[in-house]
Amino acid sequence: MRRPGSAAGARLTGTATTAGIAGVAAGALTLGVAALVAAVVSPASDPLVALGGTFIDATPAWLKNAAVRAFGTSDKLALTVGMLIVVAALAALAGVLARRRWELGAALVVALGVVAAIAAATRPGAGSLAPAPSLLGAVVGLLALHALIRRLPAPRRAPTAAPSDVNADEPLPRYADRRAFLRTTGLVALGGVLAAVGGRALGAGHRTVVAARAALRLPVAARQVSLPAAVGAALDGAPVAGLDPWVTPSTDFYRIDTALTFPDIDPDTWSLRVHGLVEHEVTLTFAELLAADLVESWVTLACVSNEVGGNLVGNAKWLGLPVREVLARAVPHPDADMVLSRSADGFTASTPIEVLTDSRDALLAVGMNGAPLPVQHGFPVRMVVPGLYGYVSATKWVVDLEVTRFADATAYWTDRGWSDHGPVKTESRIEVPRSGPSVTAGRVVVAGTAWAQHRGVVGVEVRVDDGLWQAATLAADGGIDSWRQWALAWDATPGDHTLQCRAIDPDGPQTDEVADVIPDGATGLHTVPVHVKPA
Ligand SMILES: Nc1nc2c(c(=O)[nH]1)N[C@H]1C(S)=C(S)[C@@H](COP(=O)(O)O)O[C@H]1N2
Ligand SMILES: [Mo]
Repeated sequence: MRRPGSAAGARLTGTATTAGIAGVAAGALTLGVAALVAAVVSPASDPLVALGGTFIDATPAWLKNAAVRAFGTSDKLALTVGMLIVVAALAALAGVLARRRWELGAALVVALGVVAAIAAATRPGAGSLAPAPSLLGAVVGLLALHALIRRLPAPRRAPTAAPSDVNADEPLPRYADRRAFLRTTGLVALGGVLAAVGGRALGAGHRTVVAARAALRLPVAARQVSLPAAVGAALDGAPVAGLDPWVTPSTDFYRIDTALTFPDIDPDTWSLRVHGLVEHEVTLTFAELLAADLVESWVTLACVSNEVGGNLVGNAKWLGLPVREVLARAVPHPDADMVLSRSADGFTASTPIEVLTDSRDALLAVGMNGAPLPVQHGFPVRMVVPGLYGYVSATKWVVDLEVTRFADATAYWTDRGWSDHGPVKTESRIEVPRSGPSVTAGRVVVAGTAWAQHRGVVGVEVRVDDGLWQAATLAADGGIDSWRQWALAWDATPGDHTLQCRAIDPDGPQTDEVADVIPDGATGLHTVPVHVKPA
């Protein structure tokens, strides 16, 4: 390739700014082409997805936690925006370098392409074509950068420029016109956007899964549950308004995972392999799973990253096959104490085997709130285990159960500083009044939700300004595995007050000791300041 930029060898065309713009446009085309190729190869082979996934996996617990704290469940959007900013800066740098010395800019593009290709090739479940999107993208990006750098417009020069600056005899490059340059650059960038959009539309794997989910008719459960009567908090017969619903709609259910794109799993090809310390290795297909005796269960799922008063917790009706039935077919060895569940995208969770073999509804779930699992919640099959935080139990897109020992294997989050056992801690939160807006003196309803999965909430107490704990009225019990609403009428006096609540499980009240979410879940009393106006 002829060296662009130093067209005549003697002087640089363009400016650092136009070269940077050229770099960004070439970068957009690179990513667009890569996205288009990834749509054919696999969503996880997209360079941004692969680099983001590698970054997420390499993120230490404190940083992951800071991200969840700062961005909540928008942490992935934040990561994507952050990555785009970094990539745009690097692309601009490639443009600036290429203008000075083509080899430098080209080397940067090649290096980025290779790094992304390695990231894609080393993602869990990566096929042999995984590096293709990054490498093809980089090749097209190089060609675009080369073409654009050659067409950099001559900088506008002040008429008084020293004659030595401008070689008046030297012909301007063919497209050395600002407008033509911007037009070409815009077209290149637009090409990138169109390629990316095309890639999305082409995401055939995903379409197949969405269609398979829509076509799926779940069997009727052998053991059904219905909405328990009076699960909503009420005082003197009047339902309390403003509480989070007892059943969390699937569309509002919190989502926490390490996946930048969801694994696209066609139920027809899904299977679960049960192996390790077992008498018989078992493979279960989706059809076999649906044909088994499925049960329904109300289970409140909580994330270990949920802060006191937070909303990384939700309650749903799950439909699935008890894990113990699959384990019984495999016959675990007596010295096994853990089951390592693995998802199609490489996430793992270590669950104590006794929790999966006792009488609780630890499920290989296929249904959520009466419908097939939403893709983002693990379609076609996920684990749901009452009483344990999601990171040690609730593997979505599950494909593999390895019967093993805590001494012999570790899991995704336990490798990153989180506790290897994660029973859910008894917690409660105040949902009305919401902190912030003031209330009027007189009768004020204080209400919220409490959970102590697989132990059960037997009481909730509320106190005002560190006063005496007062018993709240509990709503009906949906079973010990799901949360419980509560309410209390407070005779509010004008001024600033502090409300606190505590749940009581069979072992006593929840602790008031303040603990961080790391390593095994936050504790402390949810505290809500309220301003009471005179009536
Ligand atoms: N495959 C996979 N499964 C996963 C995770 C994950 O990152 N990948 N995160 C776990 C965590 S930390 C939680 S809290 C629950 C959340 O499930 P939800 O997103 O359906 O609410 O999923 C668990 N299962
Ligand atoms: Mo979690």
